[in-house]
Amino acid sequence: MKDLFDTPDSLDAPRDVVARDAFSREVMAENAVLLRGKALAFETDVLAALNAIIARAPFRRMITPGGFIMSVAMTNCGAAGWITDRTGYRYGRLDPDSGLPWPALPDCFVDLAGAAAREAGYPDFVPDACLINRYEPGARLSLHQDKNERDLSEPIVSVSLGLPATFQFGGLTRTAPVGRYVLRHGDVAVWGGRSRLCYHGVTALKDGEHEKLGRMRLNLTFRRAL
Ligand code: MD3
Ligand code: FE
Repeated sequence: MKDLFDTPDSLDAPRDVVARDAFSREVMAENAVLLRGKALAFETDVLAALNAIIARAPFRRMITPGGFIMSVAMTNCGAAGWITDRTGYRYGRLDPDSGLPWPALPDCFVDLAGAAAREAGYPDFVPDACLINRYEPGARLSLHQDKNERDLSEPIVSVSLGLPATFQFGGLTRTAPVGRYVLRHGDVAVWGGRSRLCYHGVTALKDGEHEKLGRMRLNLTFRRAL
């Protein structure tokens, strides 16, 4: 955690090199809260649970309705999983690769998502789906909205693990100006209310080595899908 002791060169130094708290709460936009380091207390259990999930439902690069292979590899756990293929985007109860139900949500996932949602003002959030995204160097997610969930008044909780990524957060139209946030290992964000339908994306992952995860970033998004 070297950067905790860095001092800014100037008052307007980039946010990334200014001394910052490993644990803090930032408001990115109306109803969008970033809880730095919130997942660290769950790290050991979450990483073990992830290994068990990907043994049963391995990462795969899905195809978009437009025929492109996504650079981000995905899998899911929970009662429903998000999938895309040539016929569209949707939630499904079965893993299309195995024909089996997705692995159950581990207790530590439910606990982490619930604790973060509660801290952000959503005490009743109970996720039924967790999409797990794997970014390798160069992988990116272009600006999009999440609107395949049945009840868009339910928030989304996202957990970042591994290499840092630049997250883009825009407005309700694709062309609205975007803000940028570096999301690091252990950061948790909660999106609800007015931010729920905002366009967002992730720029191409820069190469690097994370001490626990190696050359990758994982993002877990907890949703109420059904
Ligand atoms: C803002 N994942 O899986 S997480 C996605 O880092 C997705 O893998 C990104 O966008 C990732 O759909 C971003 C942050 C996030 C997730 C869902 C949101 C931000 C959101 C839904 C609405 C608004
Ligand atoms: Fe999204």
